[in-house]
Amino acid sequence: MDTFAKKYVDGFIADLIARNPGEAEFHQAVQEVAFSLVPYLEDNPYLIDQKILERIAEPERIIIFRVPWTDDRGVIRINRGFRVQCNSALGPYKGGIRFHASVNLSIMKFLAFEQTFKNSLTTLPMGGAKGGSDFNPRGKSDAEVMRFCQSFMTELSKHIGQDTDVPAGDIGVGGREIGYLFGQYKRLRNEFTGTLTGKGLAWGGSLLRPEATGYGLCYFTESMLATRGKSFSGQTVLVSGSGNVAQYAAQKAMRLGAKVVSMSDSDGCIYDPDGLDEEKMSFIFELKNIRRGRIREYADRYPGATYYPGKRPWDIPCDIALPCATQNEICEEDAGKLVANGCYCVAEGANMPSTPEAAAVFHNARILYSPGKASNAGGVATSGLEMSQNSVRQHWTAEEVDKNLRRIMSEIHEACLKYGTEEDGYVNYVKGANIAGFIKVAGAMMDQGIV
Ligand code: NDP
Ligand code: 2IT
Repeated sequence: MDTFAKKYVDGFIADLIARNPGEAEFHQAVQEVAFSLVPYLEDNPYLIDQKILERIAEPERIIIFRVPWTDDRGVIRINRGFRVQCNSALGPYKGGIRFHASVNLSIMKFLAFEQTFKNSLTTLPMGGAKGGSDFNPRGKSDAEVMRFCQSFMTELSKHIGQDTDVPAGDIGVGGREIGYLFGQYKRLRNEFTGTLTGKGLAWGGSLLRPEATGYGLCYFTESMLATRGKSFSGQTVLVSGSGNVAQYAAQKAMRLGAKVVSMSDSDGCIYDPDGLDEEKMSFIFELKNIRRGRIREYADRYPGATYYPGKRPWDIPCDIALPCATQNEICEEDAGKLVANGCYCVAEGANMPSTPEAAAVFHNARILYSPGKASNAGGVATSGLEMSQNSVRQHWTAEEVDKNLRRIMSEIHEACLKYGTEEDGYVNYVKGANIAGFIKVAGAMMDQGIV
């Protein structure tokens, strides 16, 4: 029989779907959190009366704006810009900016919602936000990317600030884009502040911010593996994606003794049965970050590897899978193949890469499975450390940043164990992360009244 909290969540989700029609990714993200909160709401019914879930699921502010720019041929182009400022109970809004053709309001809202819980888990004072545009950076010249970034920031600058909202990178937004965005912000405001993170080292960036999401993912995975007496050493690892998160996840997993046999992009995946090494990693960094090439070129360079056009890596046998590309990149069938082939740990580097059906397969198989909001929080956590360094106008050493990153990832893992361990001892990391993240946000909202 359904409890009153389960009935409440069913009603809440029905209202959410009716109120936000057509926003499939947003519904998916909210549903996952809301259903895992049922036992907590059962014990704390006042949160239902206080409409905390309804309040968190209604972003505090959404800004949608026109981004006009001119391409290299002089043709005028129009894109759509977004910033979803979801929740500021714990601190200034914080979260990345995504430039990808698929960006729409649903994707922005799901990411801002997830970010609110993720930022809470970091224990740092950051609210949740996300932004971006349907601008497709693929094939654009540096000059076109710069003009686009300048136009995007001309509007965004009215809504952000070091104590208001601090954007950073995400898909399609890396060091180059943050540079152009920062330059335009500084020019418009005539102030040099830490309003963006992921900045260059010479102008306020933090050591290890580029590495932080991938490294943090591996630190978190190490903690998960340790609960089963395992480590990366000797394990076969699948990585998807070949961007920022994927590159540093692959590098760290390899350095911790794993054999990393795959990477991918939106066109296909490569399988290298010999595994990555330092030389191959250098090739990937140069290929992706300097030449901005495609992962298929890896198989041209290393004949022992095979390129599979149009495929994702999930049917390759592995021990550990680190999805680091995008949302819903592991479907139920993929998850079934992973488990059938012996995969016993899936740690998400991307945001929401597993569909709900895939997540159910992992839970039913009782494998180690962590949601992105816990295991990829190292990126935003190190953004938080960049904000601290900017505030005191100091640079920390790489050792100091790494020590803090390791501590934060370990604390997030502890929080997942505390709130996610079930009666039979199985750790449900999704439940643990959602409850732990929610408690802090809900408490702060209660303290601050109905605002
Ligand atoms: P990048 O743009 O650096 O890399 C993205 C990678 O994923 C590319 O290889 C890209 O291939 C691939 N990809 C993107 N969209 C798709 C798609 N629809 N289907 C298949 N492959 C796709 O982004 P990041 O590495 O920064 O981000 C990857 C994931 O990690 C995202 O989910 C992001 O939200 C998340 N994340 C990022 C953080 C960060 O600090 N950067 C922090 C926490 C999470 P292609 O080149 O073909 O587009
Ligand atoms: O999804 C994420 O956590 C990010 N893209 C990083 C956000 C940030 O502010 O560093």
